[in-house]
Amino acid sequence: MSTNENNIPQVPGVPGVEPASVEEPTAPRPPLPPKADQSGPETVTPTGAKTGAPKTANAQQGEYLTTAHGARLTNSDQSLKAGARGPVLLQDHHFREKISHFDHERIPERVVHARGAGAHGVFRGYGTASKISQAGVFAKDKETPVFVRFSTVLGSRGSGDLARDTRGFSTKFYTDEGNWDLVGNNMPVFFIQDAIKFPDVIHAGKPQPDREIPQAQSAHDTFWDFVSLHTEAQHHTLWNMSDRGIPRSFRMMEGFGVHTFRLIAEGGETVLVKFHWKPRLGVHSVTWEEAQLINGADPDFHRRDLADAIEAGAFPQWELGVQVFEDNDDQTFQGIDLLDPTKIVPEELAPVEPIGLMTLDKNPTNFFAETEQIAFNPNNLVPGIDVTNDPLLQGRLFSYLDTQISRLGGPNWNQLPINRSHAPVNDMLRDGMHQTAVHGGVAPYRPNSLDGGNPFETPADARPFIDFPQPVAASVKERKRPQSFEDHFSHPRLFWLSLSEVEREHTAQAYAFELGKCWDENIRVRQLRHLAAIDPDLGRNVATMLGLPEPEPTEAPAKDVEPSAAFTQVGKTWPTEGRQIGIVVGPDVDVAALKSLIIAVDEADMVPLVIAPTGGEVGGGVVAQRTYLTARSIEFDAVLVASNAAPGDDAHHGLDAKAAAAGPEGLDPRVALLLQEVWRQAKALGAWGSGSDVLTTLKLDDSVGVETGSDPVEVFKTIMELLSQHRAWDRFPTTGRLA
Ligand code: HDD
Repeated sequence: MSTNENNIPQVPGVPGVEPASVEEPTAPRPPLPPKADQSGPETVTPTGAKTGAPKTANAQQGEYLTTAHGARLTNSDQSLKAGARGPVLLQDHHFREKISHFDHERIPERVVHARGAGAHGVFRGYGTASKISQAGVFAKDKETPVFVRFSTVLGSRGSGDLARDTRGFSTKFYTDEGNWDLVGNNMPVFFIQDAIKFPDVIHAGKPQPDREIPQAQSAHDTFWDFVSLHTEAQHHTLWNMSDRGIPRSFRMMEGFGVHTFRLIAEGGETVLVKFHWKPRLGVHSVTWEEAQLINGADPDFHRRDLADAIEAGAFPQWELGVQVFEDNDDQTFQGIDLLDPTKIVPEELAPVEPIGLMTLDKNPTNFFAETEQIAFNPNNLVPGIDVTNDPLLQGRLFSYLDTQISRLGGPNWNQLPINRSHAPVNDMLRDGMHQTAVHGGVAPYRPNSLDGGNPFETPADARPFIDFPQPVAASVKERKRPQSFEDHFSHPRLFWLSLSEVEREHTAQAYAFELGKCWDENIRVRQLRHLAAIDPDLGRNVATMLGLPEPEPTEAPAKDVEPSAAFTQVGKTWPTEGRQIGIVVGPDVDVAALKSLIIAVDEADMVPLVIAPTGGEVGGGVVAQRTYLTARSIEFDAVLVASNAAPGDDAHHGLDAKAAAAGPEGLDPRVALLLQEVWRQAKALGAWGSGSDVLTTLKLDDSVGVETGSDPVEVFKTIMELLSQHRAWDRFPTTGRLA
């Protein structure tokens, strides 16, 4: 048997995989040579794809088990006792060290955005922003390492990924000029206009304090009590209730900086900008039924999807873009107050100009060390990027720094490897809990004459960070909301009008679901009146679903608005790489045809997943990745039903000759359920040869987005076209009342 460069025996045909042994090893293997990134040999993904990506390292590289201070240990399985059946001795230092460390393994979860997943990557500037910002990160072809963490907002660390919720989209750019953190969401607006209300909205959305339920859900009284009492929250809530609240994948979400930021050019000129992340794969969502199935069948759906895609080499990408506005005296654009985080600027009025490309290409090696310990902070700015007076952003500048001190146990969280700046740090900060730096010298103060005067203040020509000297209008100190923040209905209406009919139906159903879970009728009626203010049809339809009378609108939107084409997910086409194609096969499958389909799916950079009655080999070396028992519709973007071995021969009819002949009840019920769910979710369905009989038996064949034929590769080509639109949208039933 051959060995690789680390002297590890190789299994023929599967590079980097060690031969399986049922025996427990009795002698240590020579330790792997330490690598900078602690990575090991190549591996394969759970979906069977070869990765080319390094395998996660062994938990420990060394030969022998030791204590935390390095003494070798001989036994970590039995505690030290006074006789084999006697009491455990306090003297057992190894027992106490091991258990005590374990007792403290958890740190407090984030107060919001506790559930998340992250990845490393790189950002490459296009150079197009260099004329408006001096930040080196935007320079042409400049590559900057990044770490991104995606999250839900309300749920705990262990909650399901498919909560109906906003998603966090935080990016740490490790630039040469210090870390820049862009801490955004997948929605461009926020619930509140002033940060002082953040504890209120979060207390309302989190589980209710008496029973601590519901987990990771906004469908409860306190959330809707808050929302219905705050008209400013209507816009963000509408986004949450739209399909944007249940994304198909982190890879298929937009990201928004939400606030307006100020960019400063080399010569000191300034512009105002809003940041947008545009996913290369487009913006796509699951349906509410799928979301609920996913939370039961695979609560790690988004986390798994991100890790699998990166491991398989299907690196997710986003283009960073900016909407650019003149930095005028009152920071408004065409009557829109740019400091109000509940407002959007339609792309038709201010196009999003691309300034760089982000590619996520490496999974974390250790979730805790990286994804959990990463600490984002909107204060992390670099020369050329500055904040504005948005009162929500201003409050965030306090909150993030503060929260890390309790979450990460002291003021030195910036020294954790994942948080460290890649630029030199001379911060003069000293001591504190978990100090890992060993600072030399005697003069941690400045000016000093004992340590050569270092460090010095940065002169203007050495690119210091300068807080933009914005004039502050002479004013009175007051707790007051500006008049321009008062219009709370025009912009939700703009978003509503921009949605397609089917998206409006989904949104109305989401409101009906959520309000249907509220027991207080005053809350429902109050919220319905706001919906009527956004759009009378929306208010009326949700009221009908709840069995309540047509609501009177709270107030009319302040002004007429035009819809924006950027907000709908329907009617566009997108790349399909990384999509998962389920192929249902029977015990008697036509293996040659199956193989040709697998190759075609693979060549289209999608993931073929064979679903067979049992695990193991299906035939001709093809192995089942899922069984009728383990497959659920939610993990497939499209499903094809394979033909049996002798198409056309009556003895081979459908997946199983006898069963299909007996009608739908004769089909394996799990296959029937799978196909019916795929159909109901308006996903592409296909079949070839005798596989088509299965769709006929289930009465699914005569419908949009269902393709049958004799050649699997031809059928797949049509499926690919359908997939580029994400769903067969016309298959969703609509009432016509929200058209
Ligand atoms: Fe926040 C975390 C996004 C308003 C206070 N926030 C957090 C995360 C994201 C956002 C993505 C997760 C970061 C991570 O992955 O570690 N937050 C936003 C956006 C907001 C916003 C887009 C408005 C536009 N946040 C906001 C306000 C406050 C906070 C107004 C407080 C006044 N947010 C926090 C926090 C968190 C946080 C409590 C929890 C964990 C953390 O900061 O690091 O400080």
